[in-house]
Parts: sequence; structure tokens; C-alpha cells
Amino acid sequence: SELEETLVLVKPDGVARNLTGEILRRIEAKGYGLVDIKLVEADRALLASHYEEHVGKPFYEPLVEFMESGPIVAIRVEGNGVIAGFRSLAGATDPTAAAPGTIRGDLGRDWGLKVQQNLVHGSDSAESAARELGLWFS
Ligand code: DAT
Ligand code: MG
Repeated sequence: SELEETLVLVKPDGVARNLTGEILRRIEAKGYGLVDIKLVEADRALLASHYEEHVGKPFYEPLVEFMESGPIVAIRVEGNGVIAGFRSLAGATDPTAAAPGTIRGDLGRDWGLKVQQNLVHGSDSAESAARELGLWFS
């Protein structure tokens, strides 16, 4: 695969549960490189741009409120095929459906959680990665 960059976010639940190190460990163990990293308290404008594809969906408001609820760790990650590769490390969107061995499957709790509390975000295409890296690392 091609050398790519992607945006990974450790969402507020991951930061609050002290899972940032474990998530970084999995990224590094796979052989991906950390290019840039920072702790961010995202505002509405940033989140509205980030999640523009989901405006109007029933989960949009709860999702944005959750993403505003605490600090996020934003990471620029590089590697061969890292855009699809990180999404397979992350696992299915719903942690209750995510396979064992994935971040969401191993670390996502299956009780008392909303789907948005799924620990990580990863860009879903080259276009999304370029757009999202521009938003979070401009
Ligand atoms: P992903 O994060 O796997 O790319 P997505 O882009 O479809 O998933 O959705 C963005 C986030 O919105 C996702 O991480 C969690 C939340 N979400 C998605 N579908 C949902 C649903 N049906 N109910 C509640 N939250 C949802
Ligand atoms: Mg997505």
C-alpha cells in the first residue's frame, strides 16, 4: 500500500479512562509513525466541520455534545495503508459489535454506553484524512 497520513482522535471517553497510552501502544506496535500529537478541547465550530457529513442525523447532537465534554488527543499518524489500517485496528463503530483484537472490541465497554462513546476516530478515506488533518492541525 501507499504511504499515507490519517487523523486519529482519542475521544473524551478514551482520555477520561486513561486509555491514551494503550491506544498509542497499539498504533506504534503496528509500526505506524506518530507525526504530531496534541491535547485539544474542541469547540463547536471545529466539531461541526469535523462531523459535517452527519449533520441532521439523529445521533449528531449527542455526538457533538459528547465530543465537547472533555479533552481529546489528536494524532497525525503515518504508515503504509494507514487510513484503512487504523480503521481495522479500531474495529466496528458500535463497540458491542466490534471484534476482539480491535481497540473498540477489547476496550469498549458493553454496558451503559452510547455508540458515540467508542474511544477513537479514524479518517475513512484519503479525502477525509486531508480535510480532517487540515482542521485539527492547521
Ligand atoms: P466511524 O466513527 O466508525 O467512522 P461514523 O463516521 O459513521 O462512524 O459515525 C461517527 C460517530 O458517530 C461514531 O464514531 C459514533 C457515532 N455514531 C455513528 N452511528 C451512530 C448511531 N447509530 N447511534 C449513535 N451514535 C452513532
Ligand atoms: Mg466516520
